[in-house]
Amino acid sequence: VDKQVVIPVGGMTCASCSAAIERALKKVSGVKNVSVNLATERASITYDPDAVRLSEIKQAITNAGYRPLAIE
Ligand code: 9UX
Repeated sequence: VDKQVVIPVGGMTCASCSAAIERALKKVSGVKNVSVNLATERASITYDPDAVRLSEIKQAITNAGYRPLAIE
């Protein structure tokens, strides 16, 4: 069963930032769908928890140069 999570992301300034995060996360195996909202500074992610851990998703955001923040 897929899970959905909304992760606040810091460090996004322009639309290319949000596009870069979407691109990076879509490359992660187990991530099914990604939508990053620049205005609200949140990434909505659907993923298969049997294939990828949330910590790996957050690491991919960090590796792309942005800051995943605590989930509310
Ligand atoms: Mo826009 Mo974001 O010029 O890292 S791509 S600020």
